[in-house]
Amino acid sequence: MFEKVLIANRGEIAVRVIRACRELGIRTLAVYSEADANSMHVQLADQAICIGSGASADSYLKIDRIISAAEVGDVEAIHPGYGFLAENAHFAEICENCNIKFIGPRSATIKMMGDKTVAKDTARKAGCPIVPGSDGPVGSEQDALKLAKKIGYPVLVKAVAGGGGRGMRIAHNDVSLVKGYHTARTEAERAFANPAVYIEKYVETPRHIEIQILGDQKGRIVHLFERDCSLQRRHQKVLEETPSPALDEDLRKRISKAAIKVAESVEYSSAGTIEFLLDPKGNFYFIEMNTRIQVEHPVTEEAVGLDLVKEQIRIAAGEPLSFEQRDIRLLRHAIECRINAEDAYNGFRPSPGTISFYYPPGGHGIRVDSHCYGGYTIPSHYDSMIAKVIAYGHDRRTTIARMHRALSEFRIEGVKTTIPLQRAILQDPEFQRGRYNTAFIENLLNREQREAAEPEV
Ligand code: MV4
Repeated sequence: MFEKVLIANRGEIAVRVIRACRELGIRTLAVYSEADANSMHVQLADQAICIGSGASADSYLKIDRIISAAEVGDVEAIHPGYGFLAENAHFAEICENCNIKFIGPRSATIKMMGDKTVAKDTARKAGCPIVPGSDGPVGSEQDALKLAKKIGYPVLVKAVAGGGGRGMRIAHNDVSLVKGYHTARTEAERAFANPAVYIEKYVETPRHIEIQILGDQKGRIVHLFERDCSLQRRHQKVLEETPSPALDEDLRKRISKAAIKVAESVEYSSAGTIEFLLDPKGNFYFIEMNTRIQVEHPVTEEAVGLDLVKEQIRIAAGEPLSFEQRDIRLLRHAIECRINAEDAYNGFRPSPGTISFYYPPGGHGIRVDSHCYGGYTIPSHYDSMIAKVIAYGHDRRTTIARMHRALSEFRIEGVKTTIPLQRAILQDPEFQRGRYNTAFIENLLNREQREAAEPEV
Protein backbone atom coordinates (compact mmCIF):
# COMPACT_ATOMS: atom_id res chain seq x y z
CA MET A 1 0.00 0.00 0.00
CA PHE A 2 1.06 3.62 -0.56
CA GLU A 3 2.61 5.50 2.35
CA LYS A 4 1.73 8.97 1.12
CA VAL A 5 -0.78 10.37 -1.40
CA LEU A 6 -1.28 13.86 -2.88
CA ILE A 7 -4.88 15.00 -3.32
CA ALA A 8 -5.09 17.20 -6.43
CA ASN A 9 -8.46 18.69 -5.59
CA ARG A 10 -10.41 20.79 -3.09
CA GLY A 11 -13.80 20.93 -1.35
CA GLU A 12 -15.82 17.94 -0.26
CA ILE A 13 -14.07 15.43 -2.56
CA ALA A 14 -10.64 16.35 -1.19
CA VAL A 15 -12.04 15.79 2.33
CA ARG A 16 -13.60 12.49 1.17
CA VAL A 17 -10.27 11.23 -0.21
CA ILE A 18 -8.31 12.34 2.88
CA ARG A 19 -10.75 10.40 5.07
CA ALA A 20 -10.26 7.23 2.99
CA CYS A 21 -6.47 7.64 3.14
CA ARG A 22 -6.51 8.07 6.91
CA GLU A 23 -8.51 4.87 7.37
CA LEU A 24 -5.99 3.06 5.16
CA GLY A 25 -3.05 4.43 7.18
CA ILE A 26 -1.83 6.62 4.30
CA ARG A 27 -0.34 10.08 4.94
CA THR A 28 -1.85 12.91 2.91
CA LEU A 29 -0.53 15.97 1.12
CA ALA A 30 -3.09 18.63 0.22
CA VAL A 31 -2.52 21.28 -2.42
CA TYR A 32 -4.52 24.49 -2.28
CA SER A 33 -5.03 27.88 -3.87
CA GLU A 34 -4.73 31.19 -2.03
CA ALA A 35 -8.56 31.34 -1.99
CA ASP A 36 -8.65 28.01 -0.12
CA ALA A 37 -6.16 28.79 2.68
CA ASN A 38 -8.96 28.34 5.27
CA SER A 39 -10.43 25.25 3.63
CA MET A 40 -11.26 22.03 5.42
CA HIS A 41 -9.04 19.86 3.20
CA VAL A 42 -6.02 21.97 4.20
CA GLN A 43 -6.90 21.49 7.88
CA LEU A 44 -7.43 17.73 7.61
CA ALA A 45 -4.37 16.78 5.55
CA ASP A 46 -1.04 15.89 7.19
CA GLN A 47 0.71 18.47 5.02
CA ALA A 48 -0.39 21.23 2.63
CA ILE A 49 1.32 23.16 -0.16
CA CYS A 50 -0.04 26.34 -1.76
CA ILE A 51 0.13 26.07 -5.57
CA GLY A 52 -1.19 29.44 -6.77
CA SER A 53 -3.92 32.06 -6.76
CA GLY A 54 -7.68 31.49 -6.64
CA ALA A 55 -8.36 31.00 -10.35
CA SER A 56 -8.39 27.26 -11.18
CA ALA A 57 -6.16 27.84 -14.22
CA ASP A 58 -3.51 29.22 -11.87
CA SER A 59 -3.68 26.44 -9.24
CA TYR A 60 -5.75 23.24 -9.42
CA LEU A 61 -5.18 23.00 -13.21
CA LYS A 62 -1.44 23.77 -13.11
CA ILE A 63 0.12 20.40 -13.87
CA ASP A 64 3.74 21.48 -13.32
CA ARG A 65 3.02 22.89 -9.86
CA ILE A 66 1.13 19.79 -8.78
CA ILE A 67 3.95 17.53 -10.00
CA SER A 68 6.47 19.77 -8.18
CA ALA A 69 4.42 19.49 -4.98
CA ALA A 70 4.37 15.70 -5.43
CA GLU A 71 8.18 15.66 -5.79
CA VAL A 72 8.74 17.98 -2.81
CA GLY A 73 6.29 16.01 -0.67
CA ASP A 74 7.73 12.68 -1.85
CA VAL A 75 4.33 11.07 -2.52
CA GLU A 76 3.85 7.77 -4.37
CA ALA A 77 0.44 8.55 -5.83
CA ILE A 78 -1.98 11.34 -6.77
CA HIS A 79 -5.75 11.19 -6.37
CA PRO A 80 -7.38 13.65 -8.80
CA GLY A 81 -10.95 13.56 -7.37
CA TYR A 82 -13.51 14.75 -9.98
CA GLY A 83 -13.39 17.80 -12.24
CA PHE A 84 -10.09 19.73 -12.63
CA LEU A 85 -7.47 17.20 -13.91
CA ALA A 86 -9.44 14.00 -13.21
CA GLU A 87 -10.05 13.22 -16.90
CA ASN A 88 -6.98 14.93 -18.33
CA ALA A 89 -5.09 12.18 -20.20
CA HIS A 90 -2.04 14.42 -20.52
CA PHE A 91 -1.83 14.80 -16.72
CA ALA A 92 -2.27 11.05 -16.17
CA GLU A 93 0.47 10.40 -18.72
CA ILE A 94 2.87 12.82 -16.99
CA CYS A 95 2.20 11.02 -13.69
CA GLU A 96 2.96 7.70 -15.40
CA ASN A 97 6.23 9.09 -16.81
CA CYS A 98 7.25 10.59 -13.43
CA ASN A 99 6.65 7.27 -11.72
CA ILE A 100 3.83 8.70 -9.64
CA LYS A 101 0.74 6.46 -9.60
CA PHE A 102 -2.32 8.26 -10.99
CA ILE A 103 -5.27 6.92 -8.97
CA GLY A 104 -7.53 6.21 -11.93
CA PRO A 105 -7.40 4.27 -15.19
CA ARG A 106 -4.43 4.28 -17.62
CA SER A 107 -3.91 7.54 -19.54
CA ALA A 108 -4.65 5.67 -22.80
CA THR A 109 -8.13 4.74 -21.50
CA ILE A 110 -8.86 8.33 -20.44
CA LYS A 111 -7.80 9.56 -23.88
CA MET A 112 -9.94 6.99 -25.65
CA MET A 113 -13.09 7.75 -23.66
CA GLY A 114 -12.44 11.50 -23.91
CA ASP A 115 -13.23 11.26 -27.61
CA LYS A 116 -16.97 10.58 -27.50
CA THR A 117 -17.03 9.06 -31.01
CA VAL A 118 -14.20 6.64 -30.16
CA ALA A 119 -16.06 5.78 -26.92
CA LYS A 120 -19.25 5.02 -28.89
CA ASP A 121 -17.36 2.94 -31.41
CA THR A 122 -15.74 0.99 -28.57
CA ALA A 123 -19.15 0.34 -27.00
CA ARG A 124 -20.63 -0.76 -30.33
CA LYS A 125 -17.76 -3.18 -30.98
CA ALA A 126 -18.22 -4.59 -27.46
CA GLY A 127 -21.84 -5.44 -28.35
CA CYS A 128 -23.46 -2.60 -26.42
CA PRO A 129 -26.37 -0.67 -28.00
CA ILE A 130 -25.58 2.94 -29.00
CA VAL A 131 -27.82 5.81 -30.16
CA PRO A 132 -28.14 5.79 -33.98
CA GLY A 133 -26.10 8.57 -35.55
CA SER A 134 -22.97 9.51 -37.42
CA ASP A 135 -20.13 7.06 -37.74
CA GLY A 136 -17.51 9.33 -36.13
CA PRO A 137 -17.25 13.11 -36.52
CA VAL A 138 -19.34 14.90 -39.15
CA GLY A 139 -17.08 16.56 -41.74
CA SER A 140 -19.41 19.11 -43.32
CA GLU A 141 -22.83 20.76 -43.38
CA GLN A 142 -23.74 18.50 -46.33
CA ASP A 143 -22.81 15.34 -44.42
CA ALA A 144 -24.87 16.52 -41.46
CA LEU A 145 -27.92 17.08 -43.68
CA LYS A 146 -27.49 13.71 -45.43
CA LEU A 147 -27.30 11.93 -42.10
CA ALA A 148 -30.33 13.72 -40.63
CA LYS A 149 -32.34 12.65 -43.69
CA LYS A 150 -31.31 9.06 -43.02
CA ILE A 151 -31.99 8.90 -39.25
CA GLY A 152 -34.84 11.42 -39.17
CA TYR A 153 -35.40 14.55 -37.06
CA PRO A 154 -35.03 15.54 -34.28
CA VAL A 155 -31.26 15.11 -34.08
CA LEU A 156 -28.66 16.29 -31.62
CA VAL A 157 -25.28 17.82 -32.53
CA LYS A 158 -22.70 16.96 -29.86
CA ALA A 159 -19.05 17.92 -29.33
CA VAL A 160 -16.58 15.06 -29.84
CA ALA A 161 -14.53 16.39 -26.91
CA GLY A 162 -17.68 17.25 -24.91
CA GLY A 163 -19.57 15.38 -22.26
CA GLY A 164 -21.93 16.47 -19.56
CA GLY A 165 -24.10 18.25 -22.09
CA ARG A 166 -21.80 21.14 -22.99
CA GLY A 167 -21.82 22.20 -26.62
CA MET A 168 -25.01 20.30 -27.58
CA ARG A 169 -27.51 21.59 -30.16
CA ILE A 170 -30.90 20.08 -30.95
CA ALA A 171 -32.24 20.34 -34.52
CA HIS A 172 -35.79 19.71 -35.74
CA ASN A 173 -35.24 20.54 -39.43
CA ASP A 174 -32.60 21.33 -42.07
CA VAL A 175 -32.47 25.04 -41.21
CA SER A 176 -31.87 24.54 -37.48
CA LEU A 177 -29.40 21.73 -38.23
CA VAL A 178 -27.18 23.96 -40.38
CA LYS A 179 -27.29 26.63 -37.69
CA GLY A 180 -26.73 24.11 -34.86
CA TYR A 181 -23.84 22.47 -36.70
CA HIS A 182 -21.96 25.78 -36.83
CA THR A 183 -22.81 27.07 -33.34
CA ALA A 184 -21.90 23.68 -31.80
CA ARG A 185 -18.54 23.77 -33.61
CA THR A 186 -17.81 27.31 -32.46
CA GLU A 187 -18.79 26.47 -28.90
CA ALA A 188 -16.72 23.26 -28.92
CA GLU A 189 -13.69 25.09 -30.29
CA ARG A 190 -13.93 27.66 -27.50
CA ALA A 191 -14.61 25.18 -24.68
CA PHE A 192 -12.39 22.23 -25.70
CA ALA A 193 -10.01 23.65 -28.36
CA ASN A 194 -11.54 21.03 -30.68
CA PRO A 195 -14.39 21.98 -33.05
CA ALA A 196 -15.26 18.40 -34.07
CA VAL A 197 -18.93 17.41 -33.66
CA TYR A 198 -21.00 14.28 -34.23
CA ILE A 199 -24.72 13.66 -34.69
CA GLU A 200 -27.19 11.43 -32.88
CA LYS A 201 -30.88 10.75 -33.09
CA TYR A 202 -32.46 12.84 -30.32
CA VAL A 203 -34.02 10.57 -27.67
CA GLU A 204 -37.02 12.44 -26.25
CA THR A 205 -37.80 12.49 -22.50
CA PRO A 206 -35.19 9.89 -21.60
CA ARG A 207 -34.06 8.77 -18.20
CA HIS A 208 -30.38 9.02 -17.44
CA ILE A 209 -29.11 5.73 -16.02
CA GLU A 210 -25.47 5.13 -15.19
CA ILE A 211 -23.75 1.91 -14.13
CA GLN A 212 -20.92 2.00 -11.58
CA ILE A 213 -17.94 -0.17 -12.49
CA LEU A 214 -14.85 -1.26 -10.57
CA GLY A 215 -11.94 -2.98 -12.29
CA ASP A 216 -8.63 -4.05 -10.78
CA GLN A 217 -5.23 -4.29 -12.48
CA LYS A 218 -5.56 -8.08 -12.73
CA GLY A 219 -8.43 -7.84 -15.23
CA ARG A 220 -11.33 -8.52 -12.90
CA ILE A 221 -14.33 -6.22 -13.44
CA VAL A 222 -17.53 -5.92 -11.43
CA HIS A 223 -20.54 -3.61 -11.64
CA LEU A 224 -22.22 -2.03 -8.63
CA PHE A 225 -25.63 -1.55 -10.23
CA GLU A 226 -27.16 1.70 -11.47
CA ARG A 227 -27.82 5.26 -10.38
CA ASP A 228 -30.78 7.15 -11.79
CA CYS A 229 -29.52 10.67 -12.51
CA SER A 230 -32.50 11.97 -14.48
CA LEU A 231 -33.20 14.83 -12.08
CA GLN A 232 -30.97 17.54 -13.50
CA ARG A 233 -31.25 21.16 -14.44
CA ARG A 234 -29.07 22.51 -17.22
CA HIS A 235 -26.90 19.39 -16.85
CA GLN A 236 -26.36 19.94 -13.13
CA LYS A 237 -27.60 16.95 -11.19
CA VAL A 238 -29.94 17.82 -8.33
CA LEU A 239 -30.95 14.42 -6.90
CA GLU A 240 -29.72 10.90 -7.66
CA GLU A 241 -30.98 7.52 -6.48
CA THR A 242 -30.46 3.80 -6.61
CA PRO A 243 -32.12 1.46 -7.39
CA SER A 244 -33.79 3.28 -10.28
CA PRO A 245 -37.61 3.08 -10.11
CA ALA A 246 -37.50 2.66 -13.91
CA LEU A 247 -35.67 -0.67 -13.96
CA ASP A 248 -37.02 -4.13 -13.29
CA GLU A 249 -34.73 -7.08 -12.61
CA ASP A 250 -34.51 -8.05 -16.27
CA LEU A 251 -33.65 -4.55 -17.54
CA ARG A 252 -31.16 -4.06 -14.68
CA LYS A 253 -29.39 -7.29 -15.68
CA ARG A 254 -29.26 -6.35 -19.35
CA ILE A 255 -27.91 -2.80 -18.80
CA SER A 256 -25.33 -4.01 -16.26
CA LYS A 257 -24.18 -6.73 -18.63
CA ALA A 258 -23.79 -4.22 -21.46
CA ALA A 259 -21.74 -1.95 -19.17
CA ILE A 260 -19.48 -4.81 -18.12
CA LYS A 261 -18.85 -5.68 -21.77
CA VAL A 262 -17.71 -2.10 -22.50
CA ALA A 263 -15.41 -2.02 -19.45
CA GLU A 264 -13.97 -5.42 -20.27
CA SER A 265 -13.25 -4.46 -23.86
CA VAL A 266 -10.87 -1.71 -22.66
CA GLU A 267 -9.52 -3.72 -19.70
CA TYR A 268 -10.78 -0.95 -17.45
CA SER A 269 -9.10 -0.51 -14.09
CA SER A 270 -10.24 1.79 -11.24
CA ALA A 271 -13.73 3.20 -10.63
CA GLY A 272 -15.68 4.25 -13.71
CA THR A 273 -19.21 4.96 -14.89
CA ILE A 274 -20.99 3.91 -18.07
CA GLU A 275 -23.79 6.35 -18.98
CA PHE A 276 -26.96 5.28 -20.74
CA LEU A 277 -30.14 6.91 -21.99
CA LEU A 278 -33.28 4.90 -21.33
CA ASP A 279 -36.18 5.80 -23.64
CA PRO A 280 -39.85 5.63 -22.58
CA LYS A 281 -40.20 2.25 -24.35
CA GLY A 282 -37.43 0.68 -22.27
CA ASN A 283 -34.68 0.75 -24.93
CA PHE A 284 -31.28 1.73 -23.59
CA TYR A 285 -28.30 3.24 -25.38
CA PHE A 286 -24.69 3.88 -24.34
CA ILE A 287 -23.82 7.59 -24.56
CA GLU A 288 -20.48 8.03 -22.81
CA MET A 289 -18.10 6.71 -20.16
CA ASN A 290 -16.73 8.70 -17.22
CA THR A 291 -13.25 7.62 -16.19
CA ARG A 292 -13.34 9.20 -12.71
CA ILE A 293 -14.96 8.83 -9.32
CA GLN A 294 -18.22 10.78 -9.59
CA VAL A 295 -19.88 13.31 -7.29
CA GLU A 296 -22.78 10.88 -6.70
CA HIS A 297 -20.63 7.84 -5.80
CA PRO A 298 -21.94 7.80 -2.16
CA VAL A 299 -25.38 6.71 -3.42
CA THR A 300 -23.83 3.45 -4.56
CA GLU A 301 -21.66 3.18 -1.45
CA GLU A 302 -24.66 3.33 0.88
CA ALA A 303 -26.76 1.00 -1.28
CA VAL A 304 -24.16 -1.76 -1.56
CA GLY A 305 -22.09 -1.12 1.60
CA LEU A 306 -18.69 -0.54 -0.04
CA ASP A 307 -16.15 2.31 0.12
CA LEU A 308 -15.44 3.16 -3.52
CA VAL A 309 -12.59 5.58 -2.81
CA LYS A 310 -10.74 3.03 -0.69
CA GLU A 311 -11.29 0.43 -3.44
CA GLN A 312 -9.88 2.89 -5.99
CA ILE A 313 -6.76 3.42 -3.87
CA ARG A 314 -6.27 -0.32 -3.25
CA ILE A 315 -6.63 -1.05 -6.96
CA ALA A 316 -4.09 1.67 -7.85
CA ALA A 317 -1.67 0.11 -5.35
CA GLY A 318 -1.97 -3.15 -7.31
CA GLU A 319 -4.24 -5.05 -4.94
CA PRO A 320 -6.87 -7.36 -6.43
CA LEU A 321 -10.59 -6.76 -5.82
CA SER A 322 -11.43 -8.47 -2.54
CA PHE A 323 -14.91 -9.57 -3.69
CA GLU A 324 -16.71 -11.04 -6.67
CA GLN A 325 -19.81 -10.00 -8.57
CA ARG A 326 -22.02 -12.41 -6.63
CA ASP A 327 -20.91 -10.82 -3.32
CA ILE A 328 -22.42 -7.48 -4.38
CA ARG A 329 -26.10 -6.88 -3.64
CA LEU A 330 -28.34 -3.85 -3.61
CA LEU A 331 -28.88 -3.96 0.14
CA ARG A 332 -30.68 -0.64 0.55
CA HIS A 333 -32.32 2.23 -1.24
CA ALA A 334 -30.20 5.40 -1.33
CA ILE A 335 -30.85 8.99 -2.45
CA GLU A 336 -28.46 11.91 -2.67
CA CYS A 337 -29.31 15.62 -2.75
CA ARG A 338 -26.61 18.03 -3.86
CA ILE A 339 -27.01 21.18 -1.82
CA ASN A 340 -25.72 24.13 -3.83
CA ALA A 341 -25.32 27.78 -2.88
CA GLU A 342 -27.81 28.82 -5.55
CA ASP A 343 -31.22 30.42 -5.54
CA ALA A 344 -33.26 27.67 -7.23
CA TYR A 345 -36.32 29.93 -7.45
CA ASN A 346 -34.38 32.75 -9.11
CA GLY A 347 -32.92 31.08 -12.18
CA PHE A 348 -30.43 29.15 -10.02
CA ARG A 349 -28.46 32.36 -9.51
CA PRO A 350 -25.19 31.66 -7.67
CA SER A 351 -25.36 32.79 -4.05
CA PRO A 352 -21.74 32.96 -2.88
CA GLY A 353 -20.80 34.47 0.47
CA THR A 354 -20.20 33.52 4.07
CA ILE A 355 -22.15 30.72 5.73
CA SER A 356 -22.98 32.52 8.98
CA PHE A 357 -24.56 29.48 10.62
CA TYR A 358 -24.21 25.80 9.69
CA TYR A 359 -25.91 22.83 11.33
CA PRO A 360 -26.03 19.63 9.22
CA PRO A 361 -28.62 16.88 9.74
CA GLY A 362 -27.79 13.48 11.17
CA GLY A 363 -29.55 10.56 12.77
CA HIS A 364 -30.39 7.11 11.48
CA GLY A 365 -29.69 6.56 7.78
CA ILE A 366 -28.21 9.98 7.02
CA ARG A 367 -24.73 10.79 5.72
CA VAL A 368 -23.47 14.29 4.95
CA ASP A 369 -20.32 14.78 2.84
CA SER A 370 -19.17 18.38 3.11
CA HIS A 371 -16.21 20.67 3.65
CA CYS A 372 -18.33 23.50 5.08
CA TYR A 373 -18.58 24.95 8.59
CA GLY A 374 -20.10 28.02 10.29
CA GLY A 375 -18.08 31.07 9.27
CA TYR A 376 -16.81 29.49 6.02
CA THR A 377 -16.79 31.76 2.98
CA ILE A 378 -17.64 30.02 -0.30
CA PRO A 379 -15.05 31.22 -2.82
CA SER A 380 -16.53 32.48 -6.10
CA HIS A 381 -13.82 30.74 -8.19
CA TYR A 382 -15.19 27.20 -7.98
CA ASP A 383 -18.47 25.29 -8.10
CA SER A 384 -20.95 26.23 -5.41
CA MET A 385 -21.65 22.88 -3.80
CA ILE A 386 -22.10 23.15 -0.02
CA ALA A 387 -22.85 19.55 0.88
CA LYS A 388 -24.17 16.23 -0.31
CA VAL A 389 -26.89 14.71 1.84
CA ILE A 390 -27.26 10.96 1.39
CA ALA A 391 -30.28 9.16 2.88
CA TYR A 392 -30.55 5.38 2.89
CA GLY A 393 -33.11 2.91 4.12
CA HIS A 394 -34.68 -0.47 3.47
CA ASP A 395 -37.06 0.84 0.80
CA ARG A 396 -37.73 3.90 -1.36
CA ARG A 397 -40.63 5.31 0.71
CA THR A 398 -38.64 5.22 3.94
CA THR A 399 -35.67 6.80 2.20
CA ILE A 400 -37.72 9.64 0.67
CA ALA A 401 -39.29 10.42 4.08
CA ARG A 402 -35.85 10.28 5.71
CA MET A 403 -34.34 12.66 3.15
CA HIS A 404 -37.22 15.09 3.61
CA ARG A 405 -36.76 14.96 7.36
CA ALA A 406 -33.00 15.59 6.99
CA LEU A 407 -33.44 18.55 4.63
CA SER A 408 -35.95 20.07 7.08
CA GLU A 409 -33.29 19.91 9.82
CA PHE A 410 -30.46 21.34 7.71
CA ARG A 411 -29.67 24.90 8.85
CA ILE A 412 -27.62 26.98 6.44
CA GLU A 413 -27.71 30.73 7.00
CA GLY A 414 -26.04 33.52 5.01
CA VAL A 415 -26.50 32.04 1.52
CA LYS A 416 -29.46 30.82 -0.53
CA THR A 417 -29.54 27.08 -1.25
CA THR A 418 -31.28 24.53 -3.47
CA ILE A 419 -32.94 22.86 -0.44
CA PRO A 420 -36.43 24.34 -1.07
CA LEU A 421 -36.47 22.83 -4.60
CA GLN A 422 -35.29 19.44 -3.33
CA ARG A 423 -37.98 19.41 -0.65
CA ALA A 424 -40.58 20.16 -3.34
CA ILE A 425 -39.30 17.28 -5.50
CA LEU A 426 -39.46 14.84 -2.57
CA GLN A 427 -43.09 15.85 -1.91
CA ASP A 428 -44.19 15.63 -5.54
CA PRO A 429 -46.70 12.77 -6.09
CA GLU A 430 -45.22 11.81 -9.46
CA PHE A 431 -41.70 11.69 -8.01
CA GLN A 432 -43.03 9.59 -5.15
CA ARG A 433 -44.48 7.16 -7.70
CA GLY A 434 -41.06 6.98 -9.36
CA ARG A 435 -42.36 8.61 -12.53
CA TYR A 436 -39.89 11.22 -13.71
CA ASN A 437 -37.48 11.90 -16.55
CA THR A 438 -34.94 14.55 -17.54
CA ALA A 439 -37.72 17.13 -18.12
CA PHE A 440 -39.15 16.81 -14.57
CA ILE A 441 -37.47 19.79 -12.87
CA GLU A 442 -38.21 22.24 -15.68
CA ASN A 443 -41.87 21.13 -15.58
CA LEU A 444 -42.04 21.40 -11.79
CA LEU A 445 -40.60 24.93 -11.78
CA ASN A 446 -42.95 26.05 -14.59
CA ARG A 447 -45.96 24.60 -12.77
CA GLU A 448 -45.01 26.29 -9.48
CA GLN A 449 -44.48 29.60 -11.26
CA ARG A 450 -47.89 29.36 -12.95
CA GLU A 451 -49.58 28.53 -9.67
CA ALA A 452 -47.88 31.47 -7.94
CA ALA A 453 -49.04 33.83 -10.72
CA GLU A 454 -52.68 32.70 -10.82
CA PRO A 455 -53.82 31.58 -7.40
CA GLU A 456 -56.73 29.12 -7.28
CA VAL A 457 -60.20 30.64 -7.34
C1 MV4 B 1 -28.85 12.96 -25.35
C2 MV4 B 1 -30.21 13.27 -25.12
C3 MV4 B 1 -31.13 12.84 -26.04
N1 MV4 B 1 -30.73 12.15 -27.13
N2 MV4 B 1 -28.51 12.27 -26.46
C4 MV4 B 1 -27.04 15.45 -21.72
C5 MV4 B 1 -25.83 15.13 -20.91
C6 MV4 B 1 -24.98 14.32 -21.80
N3 MV4 B 1 -24.20 13.38 -21.06
C7 MV4 B 1 -25.93 13.65 -22.70
N4 MV4 B 1 -27.16 14.38 -22.63
C8 MV4 B 1 -28.20 14.05 -23.41
N5 MV4 B 1 -27.90 13.33 -24.51
C9 MV4 B 1 -29.44 11.90 -27.32
N6 MV4 B 1 -29.07 11.24 -28.42
C10 MV4 B 1 -30.55 13.99 -24.00
C11 MV4 B 1 -29.54 14.41 -23.13
C12 MV4 B 1 -30.02 15.20 -22.04
C13 MV4 B 1 -29.96 14.76 -20.74
C14 MV4 B 1 -29.42 13.52 -20.44
C15 MV4 B 1 -29.40 13.10 -19.15
C16 MV4 B 1 -29.91 13.89 -18.14
C17 MV4 B 1 -30.43 15.12 -18.40
C18 MV4 B 1 -30.47 15.56 -19.71
C19 MV4 B 1 -31.02 16.80 -19.97
C20 MV4 B 1 -31.07 17.23 -21.25
C21 MV4 B 1 -30.56 16.44 -22.29
